[in-house]
Parts: sequence; C-alpha cells; structure tokens
Amino acid sequence: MQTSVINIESIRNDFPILKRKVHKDKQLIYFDNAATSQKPIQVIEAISDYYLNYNSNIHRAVHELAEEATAAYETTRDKVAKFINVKNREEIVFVRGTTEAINLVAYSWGRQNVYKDDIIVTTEYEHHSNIVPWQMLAKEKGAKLEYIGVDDKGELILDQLDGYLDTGRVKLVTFSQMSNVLGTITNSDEIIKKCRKKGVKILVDAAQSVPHLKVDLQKLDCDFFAFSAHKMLGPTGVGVLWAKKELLESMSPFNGGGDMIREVHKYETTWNDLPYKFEAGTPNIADVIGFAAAMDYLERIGMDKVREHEIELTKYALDKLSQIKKIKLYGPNEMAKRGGVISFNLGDIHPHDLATIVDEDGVAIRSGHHCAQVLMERLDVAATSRASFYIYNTKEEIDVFIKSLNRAKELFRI
Ligand code: 7TS
Repeated sequence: MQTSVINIESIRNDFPILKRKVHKDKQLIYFDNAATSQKPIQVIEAISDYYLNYNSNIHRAVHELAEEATAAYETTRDKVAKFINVKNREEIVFVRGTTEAINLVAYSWGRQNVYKDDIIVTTEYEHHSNIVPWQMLAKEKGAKLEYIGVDDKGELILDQLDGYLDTGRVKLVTFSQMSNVLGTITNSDEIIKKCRKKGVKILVDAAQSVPHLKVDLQKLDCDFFAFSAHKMLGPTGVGVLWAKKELLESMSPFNGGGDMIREVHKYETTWNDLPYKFEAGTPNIADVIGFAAAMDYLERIGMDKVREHEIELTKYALDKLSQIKKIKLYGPNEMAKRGGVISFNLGDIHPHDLATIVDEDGVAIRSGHHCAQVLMERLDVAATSRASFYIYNTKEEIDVFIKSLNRAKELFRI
C-alpha cells in the first residue's frame, strides 16, 4: 500500500516524532505539513552538534570555533545556491523566513521604486505575508494594489494580468508558486513572460513550492524569490531571499547594525558586500547549519521522487475523499496542476469541529483561514479543513483519516 517511489520505512525511521502517540494511544498521523514539516534526526543532530562542539559567533573572531562555525554557516549558503540552481552565492540572503524576505523587498526595494499611482499586482490566493506588506507599501506611497482573480477550478485568471500590465503603471507582480490552501501550482512561466515584455519586476513566494518541487532559478526568470527552511525539513527561524545581484546592490539595507557595515563613522556608514549588507546582527547560526542537513536529506531522496510520491498520495486521497457524500473539495483536479495540499469542507460541520474529531483519532490537520482570508472571501467560506502531505506520509495513514471523517459524519448525522 505504500507509494512505490521512495523507501518510506527507512525515511520514517529518521523522524523520531512519527513514533509518538497522541491522546494516549493513537498513532500520530501528521497531515499539517503546509504549516511546517517534521524534522529528521540528521537535522536535529546537526543543530546539537553545533551547540555541543563549536558554538561560536561567526564572521568575527579568528579562533578555531569561530572559523568552524563560519565555515558551516557559509556552507549552507553554497547548498542553497545549488538546491535552487543559482550561480552567485552572494545573491543568497539568510532571513527568518518567507515573511521576512517579502517584507525586506517591500521595505528596501519598494520604498525606493514604488510611487504614487503605481500598481503592485498580487493574487487572490496569496498568504497574508504576500498581501499585507504590499498593502502597507501602497498606503504609504499612494500606490494601488490589484489582484489576479481565482477561477472556480482554483486557478489564476491570467487574462486579468494583461489589463493591469497594459496600464503601463505596474512596478511589481508577485505570486505564490503553489497555493497553501488550494495546492494549485501557478503557471509561473506564463506570468513571467508577460511581465518581462513590459519590464515589470517579479517576486515569487516559493514557501510551498521549494519543499515539494524541483526549482531551477536559471530557468525561472524572476527577480526575487522567497522561501522558508521549516517547511522543507529544516528548522524554524531560517529562510532565504534570493534576488539578482544588480537589484540587491541597488537596494538600501533593511536593518542596520553589526556585520552589514564596512566602515562606521559618527554620521556616515558604508555598507558591507553582498549578501552581508542584508544580514545585520548575529544571525540564526545553529538553524542555518541545520538547514544544510535538511537540503542534504531532500537531495538524497531526489526532488523528482518527492514530487512523485506526493502525486501518488494526493491522487489516492482525492479519490477516497471524493467518494464521501457532502464533501466539497477545493483546488484543481489535474495532478500536474496541484501539489499535496487538499482543502475541503464536509457538509456544514465547522472545520474546527472536524479537525478536533480527526485529532481524537491521531490525525493532525489544519482548520481555519490558513492566513488566506482574501481567498476565503473569494470561496465564500469562513474556513476550510486542510490536509497536506510530505515524504513520510503513507496511504495507510490516508485510510485512517478517511475512516475518521466518516466517524465525524456519523456524529454530526450528515
Ligand atoms: N507564503 C506561503 C505560500 C505560505 O504558505 C506561508 C506559510 C508563508 C508565505 C509564510 O511563511 P513563514 O515561514 O514566513 O511563516 N504558510 C502557512 C500555512 O499554510 N499554515 O501555516 C503557515
């Protein structure tokens, strides 16, 4: 019953948390991977190895510990560059996560480049972190925020982008490469092609795509690219902003402080080289080091296999779910257009009640607006339930989940 593409048993053995029971004796089934993934022992050990053996600040002292810590931290930067296929390591900026990366661009690039009556285009299926920073910027500058709509299949209505681009006022188009609610994989190439013709900058929110799809930034011709380590087996508190060197060079720093300077005088400061200009203060050293182990882990499996495994699971789950009467499933039907995220509503059971019932059976799913209230408005619901899969999930777990949903149906007599 396992999917055929990866060796699940050996993978599951690497995730100690998957052995735990919840509600006394229920085997944990973790289907909340779009929120954050679990961490393999290799990541946990990389972090504790740093604290046990070479804890030190980086880029400062010449002693051996500092040199080891600096080397490990900088090795992660090389791994990120390789993982997303970027040539210049100095284009990789470590931040706290996708949210901080987007705020950095809105603050540093946005304040220098967006003016009154300019337009920023986002989409109706964005996470709040790819809406709110642009609202703040638009309000401050007297600019406009416009949305590419979502159709009934859960896909973007790309014709709407043409209308915005034709105004000649669009400065930036931003979109998530995969929706955290609908699972829709955005047609990034088409959006980018349209924007390039008009010389418009492009930011890709890759929080849900990098963990699940093979991404190649030499093919994806965007300007800014943001993602978080914690959704791809890595620790919390680490993320990446990639941007083209010329852009990073033209931008003012986001935070001022240690490490981001070349020289400080009483009234003037000059900036450090890239990427350090954007990494003020002591960074999250331990977790950046842990992130390297997460990428190693995913590379050992192979991102193609990760994707194949998720397609198998998602197909299986959608097939079983669609047999449940009164279920409403959101997002595209075609597997090529979606990832392993399934949002749904079951009759009029409130998603929080549903999540509580399946939790009693050990199944962790998310319920609520998923930080996507603009999309909830578009779908005309207050909330959905959401199951999201990763490399360690199995078809047997999906069977338990389906059984649990049927128990909820009986309890609510629907
Ligand atoms: N963008 C997308 C598409 C996301 O799914 C998330 C987090 C973020 C940005 C923000 O990432 P962060 O690491 O800075 O928090 N998404 C979710 C979710 O779906 N449930 O919890 C967090």
